[in-house]
Amino acid sequence: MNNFLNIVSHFHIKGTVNEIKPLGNGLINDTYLITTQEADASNYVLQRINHHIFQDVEMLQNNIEAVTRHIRRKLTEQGADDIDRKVLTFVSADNGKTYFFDGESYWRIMVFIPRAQTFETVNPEYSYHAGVAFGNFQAMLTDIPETLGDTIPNFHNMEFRLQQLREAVAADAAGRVGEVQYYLDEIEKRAEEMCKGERLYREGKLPKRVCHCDTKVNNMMFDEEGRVLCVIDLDTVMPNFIFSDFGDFLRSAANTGAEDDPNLDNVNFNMEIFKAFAKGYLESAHSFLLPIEVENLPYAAALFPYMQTVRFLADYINGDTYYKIQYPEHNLVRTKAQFKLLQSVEAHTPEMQAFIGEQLG
Ligand code: GN1
Ligand code: MG
Repeated sequence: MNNFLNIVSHFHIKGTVNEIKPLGNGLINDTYLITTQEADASNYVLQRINHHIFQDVEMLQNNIEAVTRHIRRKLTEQGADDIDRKVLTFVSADNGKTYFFDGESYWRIMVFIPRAQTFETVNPEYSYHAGVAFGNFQAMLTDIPETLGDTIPNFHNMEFRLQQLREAVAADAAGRVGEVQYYLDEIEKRAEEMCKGERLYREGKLPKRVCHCDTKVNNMMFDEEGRVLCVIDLDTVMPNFIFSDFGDFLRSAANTGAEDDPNLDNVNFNMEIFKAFAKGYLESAHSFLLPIEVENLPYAAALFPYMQTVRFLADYINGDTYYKIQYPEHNLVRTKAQFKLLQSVEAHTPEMQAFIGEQLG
């Protein structure tokens, strides 16, 4: 607590710190809730930024400040109410920046959004609202004046992720390749198809737009009525294919099991969630989406469980150097669960294609 208090003392927060305790379950950064004593003072969220993963913290915070500033301006122009609950507010530090380096770690503080909730799963109604919200998020960012940097280069580049996996296999640092051959074969069978996005991009047919790139359902704040207030965890906001936001939401929200479910029978792709989300998303995003983006939404739904299978498996093979794990086999269990989800998505592909076709009329 003392160390935390020292860090917090470098930021211009209002109120007196009451308590600082862990918050949420992100796999990369460490997040804490700061409660304050005064009834009328905000509470805050303190984060230690994982700078082994986000190596350019200055660029990272510049991106986030540009995005939140732009969204705030849009909401103000639209005459929205309750704006402080609809966009994150970062607290400045005594160095004039929105982060502070203590010699070892990078820290930032944002205002805690009151009376908001997060979920690990959603019902179709909330999923529809989430679709509308992500479409709006992307729509609002279509005219952001700043050029955002890639906070993690090649973050959702499928060719790059496969290359990393192949390098991990070649090095076999933890001696685990032998036990995962089945998954490696299944991944390679699909590799060409799954790199379609990169190919279309090279051919000049598919654009990149500013996306969130970490649209797990638990990165959204909902109000008391299940309406989306805002999207959090903005570290990965960067130019990408819109498939990122569409696919990663479904990877988390349409999974009937957990991301790391040890019981694969629990893991299936829920078409009701898909339909509700796709409907909401197309309503708010159709104005700027190209036909090639819409047609490939079922591809996006498969791409993310596939990419996450590849990423979890590469980390397992590397000896668990990237994701936080809770037990030694955790990344393997995650790999299996994501692969099971992919198989279920594949089984639903014709149905998804038919649904998307209907939406377009
Ligand atoms: C990480 O930090 P968190 O838990 O929101 C990861 C995502 C993965 C996700 C898998 C920077 O997100 O890309 O999809 O775990 N973020 C980074 O749960 O790698
Ligand atoms: Mg998160």
